[in-house]
Amino acid sequence: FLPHLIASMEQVEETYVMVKPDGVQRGLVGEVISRFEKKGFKLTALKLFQCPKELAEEHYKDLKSKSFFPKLINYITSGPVVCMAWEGVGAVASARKLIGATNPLQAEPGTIRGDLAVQMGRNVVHGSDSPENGKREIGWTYKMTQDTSIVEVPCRLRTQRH
Ligand code: IDP
Ligand code: MG
Repeated sequence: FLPHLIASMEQVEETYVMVKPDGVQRGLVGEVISRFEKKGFKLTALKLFQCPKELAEEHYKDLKSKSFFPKLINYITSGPVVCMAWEGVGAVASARKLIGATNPLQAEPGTIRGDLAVQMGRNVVHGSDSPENGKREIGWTYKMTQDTSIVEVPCRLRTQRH
């Protein structure tokens, strides 16, 4: 009965999940949403959003010293992202499990990155790593952003690019 007791003590949390520009361009938004819906989490916020450079740098500020940081900022600001808040018991850790390891080649099959990606720099989705960061990230990208204008999705342009 111990696992049940521990589970019942777990908190209802909100986590921030973001489909990154590659996921939006590849048409994987529905796939990502579907996995969180099927798991049983509740979608409480959703927004298509073009992340400004300053916000991307704030979002990934812990990685500032890394050699891949400039590339990461270019990646995240390269097109619209889909920002979501998902609510549920233990949502933060569970979302990280559904998403899988940072390196898609090491991510287990059955996870989003394990099934849908091959490159660390194109790993489709972001998930908060703690409840505190969940709150913070939801705040700055969704709730605090007043601009609700719809940005153009590069998917429409994809055929013109090649
Ligand atoms: P996470 O997204 O699994 O939480 P973090 O370590 O927080 O992983 O890194 C944030 C993002 O930075 C990753 O999702 C990935 O896109 C990118 N990244 C992390 N490590 C590397 C790397 O070694 N090379 C290239 N990109 C990386
Ligand atoms: Mg992280």
